[in-house]
Amino acid sequence: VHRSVAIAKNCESRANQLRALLFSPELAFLMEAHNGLTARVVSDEGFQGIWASGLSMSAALGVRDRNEASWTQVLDVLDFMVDASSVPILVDGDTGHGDFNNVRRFVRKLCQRGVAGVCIEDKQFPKTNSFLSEYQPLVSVEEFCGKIRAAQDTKLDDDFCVVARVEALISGLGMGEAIKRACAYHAAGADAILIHSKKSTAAEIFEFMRLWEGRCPVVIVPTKYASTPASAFRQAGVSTVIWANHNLRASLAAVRATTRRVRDEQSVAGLDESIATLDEVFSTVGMAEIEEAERRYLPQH
Ligand code: SPV
Ligand code: MG
Repeated sequence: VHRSVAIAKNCESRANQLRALLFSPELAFLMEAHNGLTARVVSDEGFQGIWASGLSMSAALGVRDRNEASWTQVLDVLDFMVDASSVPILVDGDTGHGDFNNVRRFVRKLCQRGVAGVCIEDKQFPKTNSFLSEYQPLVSVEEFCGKIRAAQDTKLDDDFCVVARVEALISGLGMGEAIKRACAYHAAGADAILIHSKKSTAAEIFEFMRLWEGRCPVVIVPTKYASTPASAFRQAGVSTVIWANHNLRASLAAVRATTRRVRDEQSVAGLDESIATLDEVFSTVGMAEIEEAERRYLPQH
């Protein structure tokens, strides 16, 4: 019985798995990844899902979180991430890369490529990262609801998830506006609401949770209120926590330190202790499988 349950679970689409995470009463965690390698690591290490962060994918491409990477370039990154992982990917869709019609094109391609869900935010295109400036202008409730409906009407898989991100608190418009927008987005068909905050405590997240009264699952991004323990989010009834950019930042710190050391020492002697071994690189990208496949498919002499 257990085995068939496990097999049935594996057969569920990744979109279905993401939907189950969002709607489960258990607190779920999505870890940021920004390319094939990091998607593989996050998946290997047992995270239930991946956040394909716009900030991190952009930074990894060497560009700014301002829609400088085109939506097809983002799709190319996602292609590698889907292939490298076995868990659902929720992609940061920013504003949907334009109007409702760009949302439709984007969602269709995400479904074709096996991405499990998209999060779109109610900012104006081109978006600006939420931590960068105050009072970022939002699009009207009506315009954003049209994007949510366009996404839901276009998806090729019923389980594909559309998460609506409310930027009212980021833009300083207050809790009333945040709740008003979240209600409208929920009514327009959003599967879940991402409420974003850049306060250093989670107070406004908890207030939102009290006022929201569980209308639909809530997703949060505790980057600025990082010291709040997961148990407090669990108690508040949060559905899903996104650790949004920490693998990108870990990589950047490691790459800087390594580059500076090699520059200064004009040598790589002694570096092996602080970096991944070559064996780890080979095993992470699945070299064992190719050796096995060679035995099956190449002429054996
Ligand atoms: C991202 O990871 O790109 C996000 C989260 O959108 S944040 O940077 O907090 O806006
Ligand atoms: Mg983003």
